[in-house]
Amino acid sequence: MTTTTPFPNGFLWGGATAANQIEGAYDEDGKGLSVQDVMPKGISGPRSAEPTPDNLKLVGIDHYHRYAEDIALFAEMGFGVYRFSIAWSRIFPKGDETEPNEAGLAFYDRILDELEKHGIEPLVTISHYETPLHLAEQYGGWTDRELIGFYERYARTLFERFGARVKYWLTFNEINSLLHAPFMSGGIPIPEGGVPEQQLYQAMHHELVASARATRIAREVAPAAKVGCMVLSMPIYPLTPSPDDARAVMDADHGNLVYGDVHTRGEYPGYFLRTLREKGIDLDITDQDRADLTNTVDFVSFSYYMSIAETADPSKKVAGEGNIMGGVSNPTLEASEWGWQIDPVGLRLVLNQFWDRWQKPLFIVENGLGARDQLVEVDGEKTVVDDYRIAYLNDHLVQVGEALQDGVDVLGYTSWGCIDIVSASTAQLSKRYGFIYVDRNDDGTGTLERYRKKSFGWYADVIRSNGASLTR
Ligand code: BGP
Repeated sequence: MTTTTPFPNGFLWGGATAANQIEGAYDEDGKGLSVQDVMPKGISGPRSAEPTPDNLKLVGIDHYHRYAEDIALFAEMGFGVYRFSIAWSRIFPKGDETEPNEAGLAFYDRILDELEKHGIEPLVTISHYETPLHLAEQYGGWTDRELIGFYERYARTLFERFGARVKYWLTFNEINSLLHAPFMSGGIPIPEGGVPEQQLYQAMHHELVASARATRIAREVAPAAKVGCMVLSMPIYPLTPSPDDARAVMDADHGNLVYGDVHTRGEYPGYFLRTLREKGIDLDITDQDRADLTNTVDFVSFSYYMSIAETADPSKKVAGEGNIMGGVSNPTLEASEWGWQIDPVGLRLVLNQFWDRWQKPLFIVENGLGARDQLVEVDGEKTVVDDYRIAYLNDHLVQVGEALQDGVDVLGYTSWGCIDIVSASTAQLSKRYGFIYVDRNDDGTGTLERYRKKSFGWYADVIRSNGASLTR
């Protein structure tokens, strides 16, 4: 343990969750259905026609009723910030109503009261893979331009109600996942044969315009608020030093970076216009859209779990498992039990790349290790000895420290799934990320009791020492 730390005073330490993975209470207090309520197997299985009991998200970890206990545990670890999302279908149950559901708004008032009580700064995701199901079924999700208006009304409602209490806002979770997971990310029903690219890119454009409009509305309604975009980051390495592999990496990178480019520069970059031309895609972009896009963000936030490799040689393409958008597996890295390749240095690379490219403050709003945990008894207390999670988080945070020394402006770090929740990709509870163990199993059994894991005390020390306790 060293006594110095590269983390600045005021660095925001905390954790992150999403409504559909934590809250449960899927039909309480007027909530409408969201796409998640018909995704019992996450993105790895077929959707159901209606909510089915095997869908763990319907109950989640019952945070809807236990939020006070959960937030008290976050406070015990010393959280300075908590990232959560608002379920769109609690506020506008179908998505296209003109008046919000007061009971839904009141729930988030209660969450904010609890955070205020403990001095924890809220960081709110407006849309985290929770498009109201009605918008998916009646409009085809984000392929329909009308969703911009519905989202605008929803965002305005949130800024008016919570704008004075919430400083940090994120418009869309992992907006660059839209083309890879159209139903979860964009509420776009997937026909046999897939969604035509023309529609996918049009949906992407609609989300980018909606995001920029939300930023403009925040400026009017809640001038103290800071609005950020949120992207899934995944450094891509050339599988070999061949120029062709390097070019394949550039192309794959562009496919991800375009979202941050538009959010920070206010217009589409040339390489993206070329992609559209070559694909024969003609987007409907109005003059008003172009004007809207100039409302750029205050900061860029991102998730980071893993890196991936890429090659131009089809014979070497061995598909790697990955967070929504895999690539080619990298022979130099170890992987998690779910095949996500662990790469702490990649986090420093991404921080530097984003800072060099966009010159906007960065916020790491997701990072963590999904693992199977074993509940054991130590000194009469139930716990999990999760040294593997501590090692993962330690090594990633050391790299954040390196990036800070490189001069990168990092606002804070919220570890993903700070309490065990339902996985987004597989809808399992056994893929656990938390500092807090929740007694609920993949078959839905369990008491829902919460237990502190070993990493709970470890993270509390990291926060208390502002990173000085990390092992370098
Ligand atoms: C991100 C999502 C989260 C989340 C996380 C971990 O892509 O924003 O919602 O769950 O990944 O993924 P998983 O739950 O699939 O392990």
